[in-house]
Amino acid sequence: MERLVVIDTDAGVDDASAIFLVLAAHKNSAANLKIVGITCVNGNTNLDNVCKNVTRILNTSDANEIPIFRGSETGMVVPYERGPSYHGSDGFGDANLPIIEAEIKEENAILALIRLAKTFSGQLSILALGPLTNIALAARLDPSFSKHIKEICLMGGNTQPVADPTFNFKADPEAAYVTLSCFPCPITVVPYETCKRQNLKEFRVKELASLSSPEILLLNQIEGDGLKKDVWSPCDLLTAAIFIDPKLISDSRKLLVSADLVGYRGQMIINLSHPRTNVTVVDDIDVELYEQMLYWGFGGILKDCIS
Ligand SMILES: [Ca+2]
Repeated sequence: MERLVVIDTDAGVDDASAIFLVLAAHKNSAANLKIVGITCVNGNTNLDNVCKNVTRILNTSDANEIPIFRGSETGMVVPYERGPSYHGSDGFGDANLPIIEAEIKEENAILALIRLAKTFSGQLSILALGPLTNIALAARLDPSFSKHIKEICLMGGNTQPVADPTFNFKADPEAAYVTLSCFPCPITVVPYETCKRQNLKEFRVKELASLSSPEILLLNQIEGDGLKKDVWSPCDLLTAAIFIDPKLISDSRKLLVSADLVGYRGQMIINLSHPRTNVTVVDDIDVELYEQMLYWGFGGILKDCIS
């Protein structure tokens, strides 16, 4: 059966690369995956920028038929005060791109999530690339929402105790708490440490940068100074790749996890000894398969990596 997916995003440079990869699967019948909507949430940049950036992503990939929905402008309980932006003031690296207007649907993202979940009950997957505000609000607004979802794959959480938890959980710990506590479906968590264990800098600048697809040309612009760093390991991109093809996972654990609301807010709390589990935490991946998928996804030759 075809996998139907809503991408929830706070795009974001690494969200852009992730969405481009899912779009490649969306366009390839062999991948058996269809994007039915993209929901925007405040996060890497403000919500206005997120909506514009997602519009630019779909324009670049000639996929404007996919509906974009505007979601939450702030956290469920505590407004997140954004510091200096990691992705530039526009979320896309301040690359002096042509001005663009957001092309969004009138329906709010949270209502769209509930509607799509009911329309495709038992078939809808969520790929969550930002703070989990939209998803948690949908779960709180309609108690039946969570029961309609087939699976969630999300980027977030730390497997090691840290004073400064990774962004997606820290930006809205209550939303992470709700999401981790009320969905009966399988949840795949791609934590920060797993993302940062992969450094594909050489592959990015030697292999991907030489491709000429519209998607990689935009990424070359918006990643900008990010390509001058020693490390290239976009968290959302790895999460999208794992979602597209779980065969990438080489090591994982089923665990009972939650989110800290009172101490280091947004730290993922892991109950190692509890017999109940609620997520699969990805600990390691097949890097060669990951590189093959990226090369394919960004316009290189077709590889047999999509099942
Ligand atoms: Ca993101």
